[in-house]
Amino acid sequence: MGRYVQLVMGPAGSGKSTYCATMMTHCQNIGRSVHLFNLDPAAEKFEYNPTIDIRDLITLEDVMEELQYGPNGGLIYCLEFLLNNIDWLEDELGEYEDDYLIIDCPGQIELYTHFPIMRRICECLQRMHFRICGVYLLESQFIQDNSKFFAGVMSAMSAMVSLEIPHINVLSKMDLLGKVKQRELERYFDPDPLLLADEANTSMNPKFHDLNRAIVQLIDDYNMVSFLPLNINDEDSITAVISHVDNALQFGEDQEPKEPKDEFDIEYD
Ligand SMILES: Nc1nc2c(ncn2[C@@H]2O[C@H](COP(=O)(O)OP(=O)(O)OP(=O)(O)O)[C@@H](O)[C@H]2O)c(=O)[nH]1
Ligand SMILES: [Mg+2]
Repeated sequence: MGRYVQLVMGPAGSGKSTYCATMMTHCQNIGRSVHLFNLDPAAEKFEYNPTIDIRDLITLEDVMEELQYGPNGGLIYCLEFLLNNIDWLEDELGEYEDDYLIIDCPGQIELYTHFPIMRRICECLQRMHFRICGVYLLESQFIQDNSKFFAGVMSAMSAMVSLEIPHINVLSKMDLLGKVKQRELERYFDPDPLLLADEANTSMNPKFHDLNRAIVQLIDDYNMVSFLPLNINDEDSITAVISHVDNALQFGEDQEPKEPKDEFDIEYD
């Protein structure tokens, strides 16, 4: 099978932990053995007990209490502490030949955008022969118009560019939208970005028009526009997300003929 990771990212409250629990249940139902890895030092409780848990190494609560850090600085401290004790993580990851981890990340997006922390964690996983797929969650309720859509895409793109791993965007909490709103959002699932820019330009101050076009061009160049809707109450929607993830991970593709030894020299693209 090989070693695989879903790195579940996204802004605070976007539904990461819920996504992880939904994936765990789904994988159990389809007979796939997966493990939860909690990377959030501030997490409180989980539907599934994490197999690997940063809180076994360090907790935000302790850092805030003992070092007088605030919540955000404390979180960065915890993750830097993890990087300085990376052999702890290597021990936890072990030497399994087959493994599938779902990593529940903290919600501070600066972790993915301007600190090298997540990138270093990805590098560690890759050294341990894991293939990684980034799953970036955006809350569907916040993507109700073009300017919010652009802002969301830019945050997702910034994570993708700084991590350089295969990447999937998910619009979470679709179940909270009524039928009409769901329909309205469909235009963002796989849109023509130029059309979106023109649309945005009809309602925005002309001084932003060139900027909108430039942003759209950038989004298009990175092939970043598609979003997969996720309704956690709809099995088909969960299946669609996992099949995209499998595809990005090339899950199970080296299952057939195995070259002895060399199978670990995986090239990532
Ligand atoms: N209805 C509905 N509620 C959701 C869904 N996903 C998350 N929620 C709710 O949204 C809130 C935040 O969800 P979490 O899964 O904790 O979000 P998170 O991204 O892990 O949050 P942080 O770890 O704090 O950044 C909780 O109250 C969840 O019950 C969903 O798909 N549908
Ligand atoms: Mg969470």
